[in-house]
Amino acid sequence: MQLDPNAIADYNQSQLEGHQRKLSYWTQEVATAEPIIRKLIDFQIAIPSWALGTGGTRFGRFAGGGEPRSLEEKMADVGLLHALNQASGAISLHIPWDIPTDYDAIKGLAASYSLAFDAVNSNTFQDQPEQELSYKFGSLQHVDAAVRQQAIDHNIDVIRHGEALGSKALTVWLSDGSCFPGQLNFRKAFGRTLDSLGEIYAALPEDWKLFVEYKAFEPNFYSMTVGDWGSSFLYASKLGPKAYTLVDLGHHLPNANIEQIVSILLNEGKLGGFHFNDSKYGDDDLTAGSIKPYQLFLIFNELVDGMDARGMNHATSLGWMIDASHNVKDPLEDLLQSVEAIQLAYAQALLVDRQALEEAREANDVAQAQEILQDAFRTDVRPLVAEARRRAGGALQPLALYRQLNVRQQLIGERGAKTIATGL
Ligand code: RM4
Ligand code: MN
Ligand code: MN
Repeated sequence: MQLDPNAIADYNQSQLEGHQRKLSYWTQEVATAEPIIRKLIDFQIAIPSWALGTGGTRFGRFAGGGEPRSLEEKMADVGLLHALNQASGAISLHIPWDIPTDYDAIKGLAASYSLAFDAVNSNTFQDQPEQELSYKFGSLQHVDAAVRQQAIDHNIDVIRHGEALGSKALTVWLSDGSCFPGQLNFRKAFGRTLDSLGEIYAALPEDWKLFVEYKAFEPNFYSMTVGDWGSSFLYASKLGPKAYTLVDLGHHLPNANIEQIVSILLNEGKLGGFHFNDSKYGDDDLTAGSIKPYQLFLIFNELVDGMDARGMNHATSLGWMIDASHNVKDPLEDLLQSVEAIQLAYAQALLVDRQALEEAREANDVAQAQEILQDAFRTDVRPLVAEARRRAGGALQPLALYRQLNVRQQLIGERGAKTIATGL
C-alpha cells in the first residue's frame, strides 16, 4: 500500500499549533537548534529486511497479520516507514532470504519509495535446502576446505547481488565457533577464517567496504571465532583498508562499556557500521532505547565526538542500521519507535557542550563532567526531532498517524491475516 500523500500534510496541520508551541523554546532560546535540525534531516537509518516480520525464539513464533510475503512487500513496508518518518531511507537485504529476481524492477521499486540499498548480508549460519555441504560445524572456519569454499562462494555471490542493486558494503556475521572445550583449535580456526575472509575481501569492488560483525556468544556457547571487538579489529586490520569492524549493540557480554569500544574503534579509523537494538540480557533484539536509553545516548556522545575529531560526515561515513526482531509488537510500530529513539539520542549528543566537557575533564571536575552529559540527556529534544521530520515531509508523530490510518489493518486486508515473512 502507498500512503495517501495528503494524509501526512492533513495530520501535521491538525497538530501544528501544539508542535509550534513546544518548538518555540528551541527556536528562540537555543542557538544550535537549526544546525541540529539540519543534521537530523540528513541522518538516515537503514531497515533490515528481516525486521519486517514478527520475530520468534527457539520456543516458537507468533506471526502477526499482514506480514510481507516477498521482497517487494518488504520494500513497500520500508517505503511506508520512510514516508512517515523520512529517516528510514535505506533497506538492508539478507541473502538468501531476499534474493532479487529482476534487478531493474527492484531498483525501480526502491526509487519509487526513495530508498537506497544499504549493506548486503550473507548467511552461512543456516543450511539452505538446496545447499550441498552443511555449516553445522562452521563455515569460514570449517576444517573441510570444501565447506569453506562454499561459504566463500556464497559471500561473493552476495556481493554480486549487492553490486547489481547499488549497495556499497557486505556485512559478514559468522555464527562460527565451538560449543565445548576441546572442540576447536582456536589458532587454526582464526587462521582459516582470516584466509576465507581474505578471499571474500579480494572479490570486493573498489568502492566497497567489508564489515566484520562480532558477537560474544550464541549460537556457539563456548567460543565464537569472531567473538569480540578485539578479534574483529584484528581481522579487519589484517584484511586491509576496506575492512571495518561492525558493532551490534546486542552482541556484547552484559555491562560491556560499548561507548568506550566505539570511541577506540573510531579513533583507529576502523569503525564501519552499527546495528542498533536494545537488550536486558543478551542478543534480545529489543527496540532501540527501550531498556537502556542512557547507554544509547552515551554511545552517540562518543560517536559524535569521535566523528567530529576525524572530520567525518555523520550521515554518510558509517553504516547505520537497526537490527532488531522482537516477538510481540507490530514490527512497523517497533521500527518507528527504534528510529525515533536513535534520533533522540543523536540529537541529545549533538547538544553536549563539548568545550565545557573538556574543561571539566582537564580540571578533574568529575561532578561537572557528569552534569554536562546528564543535562543533555535530560533535555526533551522531541520537538526538534519532530520538526526535522516535518521539514523533510514526514509526520510530526509517525506512530500516532500510523495508528490513525489503520495501516496494519489495511496490510492485513491486502496480504491476509496469516502471512509469514522470510527471515528469523
Ligand atoms: C545476527 C546478527 C546479524 C543478523 C542476523 C539476522 O545475530 O546480528 O547481524 O544479520 O542476526
Ligand atoms: Mn547484527
Ligand atoms: Mn544479533
